[in-house]
Amino acid sequence: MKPSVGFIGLGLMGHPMAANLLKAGYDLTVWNRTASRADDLVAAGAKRAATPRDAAAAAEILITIVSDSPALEAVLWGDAGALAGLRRGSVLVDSSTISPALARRVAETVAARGAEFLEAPVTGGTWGAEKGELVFMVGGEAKTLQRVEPVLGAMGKRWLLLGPHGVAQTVKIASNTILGLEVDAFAEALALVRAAGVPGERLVEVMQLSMGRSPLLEIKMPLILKGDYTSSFPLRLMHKDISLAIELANQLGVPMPAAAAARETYSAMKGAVGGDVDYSVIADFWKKK
Ligand code: NA7
Repeated sequence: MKPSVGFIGLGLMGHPMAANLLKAGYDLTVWNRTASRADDLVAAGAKRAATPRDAAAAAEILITIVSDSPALEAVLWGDAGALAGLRRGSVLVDSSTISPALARRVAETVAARGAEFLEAPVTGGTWGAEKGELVFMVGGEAKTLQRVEPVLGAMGKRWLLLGPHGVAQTVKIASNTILGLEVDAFAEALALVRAAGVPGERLVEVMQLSMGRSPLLEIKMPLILKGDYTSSFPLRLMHKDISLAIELANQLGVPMPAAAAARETYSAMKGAVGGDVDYSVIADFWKKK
């Protein structure tokens, strides 16, 4: 029999993930801060919890996916928080991208309540979430992962157990930093060729045959060339992930000068256009005012 599932956080990623669980036939209880985002799922058969605590109390497996570390603290702790309702023997899976330190703190608190914890940040974007083709980077114990594999399989196509708690978040923020730097590098070089009167398409054509090629050239660059910044990954979340990497780097004494420079550029664009557009809007940093 399928375990009951609780789901907290119905944002761009969480909503399609929850919809896929419902489609797969799970008994699903949902909670979102903005309650209206759950309406269509409730109409399709999900139960609505009044608080994160109630969502946890209804579930053998509880999934959380919220914006950032403060958002996760808000849904987990406090009287109406999920930790207060977590059942003994249940599993909490957090798919938010947060600091490794917070992931370890959650793991300790969950263990003290007689439950198990996995961190499972995702890659694949909203497209992967809708198709059920996410990739989960998992931190925690293999036996816990085994218990939730069918549930992950309803939302994703692969899961990689990377190590103990904190490791998956570390790898996630490092890999998103590479992505942020790549787009920054393409955007900066594009500004250079355009300033020299060369169409950006020429640069893309050559890059596709070079060692520096990347799937971004097929997916992001055509949109950047058109100036289409419809969000598939919001600027505010890329800014958060690079900031998490720099915070970790400071703790570990690792210099990250390239990431620090990129964060300044992302920060400037966040100030100029807000955080909800796609992070590739960084290309407009070089646009003449
Ligand atoms: P979104 O679309 O910004 O969604 C964020 C979700 O987090 C959404 O459900 C929010 O509720 C919720 N949220 C944000 N702050 C809070 C607080 N303080 N309390 C409760 N709930 C909160 O992000 P994505 O779905 O694209 O990404 C989610 C994570 O995956 C993120 O860590 C990414 O980096 C990767 P709302 O609907 O605004 O009320």
